[in-house]
Amino acid sequence: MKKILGILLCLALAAGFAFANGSAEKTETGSGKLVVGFAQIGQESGWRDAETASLQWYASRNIDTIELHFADAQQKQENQIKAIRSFIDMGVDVIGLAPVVETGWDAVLMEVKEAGIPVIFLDREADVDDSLYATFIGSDFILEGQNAAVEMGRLLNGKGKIVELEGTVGASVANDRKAGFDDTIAKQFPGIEILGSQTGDFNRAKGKEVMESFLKTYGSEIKGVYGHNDDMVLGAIEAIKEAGLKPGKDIVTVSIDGVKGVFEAMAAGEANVTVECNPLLAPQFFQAAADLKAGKTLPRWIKSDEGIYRADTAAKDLPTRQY
Ligand code: GZL
Repeated sequence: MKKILGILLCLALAAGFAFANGSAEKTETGSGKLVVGFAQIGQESGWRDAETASLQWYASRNIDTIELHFADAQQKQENQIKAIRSFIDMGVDVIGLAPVVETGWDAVLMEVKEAGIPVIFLDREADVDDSLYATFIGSDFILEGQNAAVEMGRLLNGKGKIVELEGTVGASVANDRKAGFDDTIAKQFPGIEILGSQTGDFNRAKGKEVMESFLKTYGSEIKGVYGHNDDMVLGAIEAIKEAGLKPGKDIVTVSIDGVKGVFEAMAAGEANVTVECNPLLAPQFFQAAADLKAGKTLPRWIKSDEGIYRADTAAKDLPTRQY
């Protein structure tokens, strides 16, 4: 039975989706459905996979009213731009975009504007004129960085040397999480020194690699690691253990997202804090798309709510986590 359901779901998903590199079949114009093109970044983290699953699951459950064309850009901006152009050709009602980096979008978004198609930025922003997009649905990344800094200050009692694993170079979320964290550390915790800060591109393997090089350079001087997402810190935890040190104790960890893996690490005493960043944005996204199709004006920023989770409640929280 499960197998049949799985096949049915795959068929439903395949009915409305385009995949990588922006290739997309013609849309059923005039079907009365809300036709949405979404140019996703890729599959760089557990958080991203959860967001993709949220969008595809929601569309598959509303197949009578929503036609989702989904493109996976494999972390390449040129693939997102190609996908956006294919959505224009298809004549979709709304285009969703999670901009992999902040810059380089003006030309293609001007083409979208000339085609009269509204744009929703999801989970990351682009540095473009306000006239080129209708709304941004996502978190306050500066606040996330600030909250992470306060947690690091508490864990180290305001004193110690740390390293920082940055997200994708040029991504709005990485810029803001860095600014929020570094400024708060400088202002509120002058006894904490950031020894090194380097991009791990939001993925686990690179996070491990960068932490290995930090450990080679600074060794046991390092008392804490801040990661712009959980996946990079999960990689760093592997490196810390392979260096014979105890993650969560010799080197405390603070990261952002709230994926299941970091709750498991906290429950095992190997991680300390995660600042939640909610990826389950499909309901807000499709509601905003429907409102735009109906000609409504939206707030410029639709904020997602999130909490802060610590090791002392991780085992209890774990069963409730949805991603
Ligand atoms: C946040 C999102 C970030 C996640 C990372 O809104 O853009 O991208 O924090 C993901 O895990 O790679």
